[in-house]
Amino acid sequence: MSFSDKLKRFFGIASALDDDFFDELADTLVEGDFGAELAFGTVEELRRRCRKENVKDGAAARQILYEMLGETLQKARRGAEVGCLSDGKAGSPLSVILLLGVNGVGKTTTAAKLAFLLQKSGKTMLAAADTFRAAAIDQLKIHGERLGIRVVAHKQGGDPSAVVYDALAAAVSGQYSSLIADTAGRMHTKTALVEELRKIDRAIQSGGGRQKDGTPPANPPLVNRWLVLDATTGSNAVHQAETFHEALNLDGVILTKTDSGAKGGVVFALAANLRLPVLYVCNGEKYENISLFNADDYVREFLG
Ligand SMILES: Nc1nc2c(ncn2[C@@H]2O[C@H](COP(=O)(O)OP(=O)(O)OP(=O)(O)O)[C@@H](O)[C@H]2O)c(=O)[nH]1
Ligand SMILES: [Mg+2]
Repeated sequence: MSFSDKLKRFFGIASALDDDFFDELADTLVEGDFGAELAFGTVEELRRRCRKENVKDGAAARQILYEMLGETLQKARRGAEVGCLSDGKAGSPLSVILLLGVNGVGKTTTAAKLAFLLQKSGKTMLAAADTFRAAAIDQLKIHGERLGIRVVAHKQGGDPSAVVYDALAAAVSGQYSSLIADTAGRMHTKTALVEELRKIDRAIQSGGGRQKDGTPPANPPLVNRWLVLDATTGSNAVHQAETFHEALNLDGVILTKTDSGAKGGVVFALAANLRLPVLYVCNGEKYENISLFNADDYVREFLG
């Protein structure tokens, strides 16, 4: 039985909204990757609202929880639906997407999926800024060949910020509308990784697609720092997000592997604890297995 089936059944068989009901709901939400604090806080608030509105049955309680979870996700919204993506029209600024995340979460695959998606609305380029392993560069190049998308890469062991700097200059002068940079998920130490990612970030800020003669671009690029999270890692994903958010001030999250039995509560924990919106969801290994996150649909599916 999937997690949302379990929730559906739970609300369906509730005979009375007593202490047992609320205790069991809290345990279920903890199990669903909400994290203890958010699970208990949510259930307390639900209990309060049910009492206030004189709600007596599971179906009505479920409806209130549905509204509350929608409000939780609303807290993480930052105006634009998908961060700072350029509309791809002539004269609009370049969107730079830095894909961050620990090893194995799906950064490189997601870079390819995003390129596949964004090339529909403008010229897209990939930057192989994971120079830690030769295989990482090759992996991105293979995707680039399959998709017919240019990949800017240097040699293994090179400076990833130099890769991004060069890619930016090429993207600005070639009037690309988006540049997607894959980054390393592992380094000798965590501190080294964070320093490397900050350096890439600074290269974008200071270089900003400057030309060889030093001329700055007419339109500075829009920078998106997106964290890739494996949905199956559960509440540990929130811990990863905290670390990266502290280091780089993230703009949003891409959740991968939602096809692999994830319970899904982590989306609410990210919104409630870090005000971080999920922007895209990936549910498979194919290029088309990526979609824009839809808060309303998500809550509906989560509650079963
Ligand atoms: N089922 C499923 N598998 C995925 C998804 N996204 C990525 N994967 C798989 O996860 C594995 C790791 O993906 P990568 O893209 O190489 O991950 P990465 O973050 O770049 O890994 P490193 O470069 O080692 O840090 C691969 O086998 C992908 O095919 C997804 O949405 N669903
Ligand atoms: Mg990779």
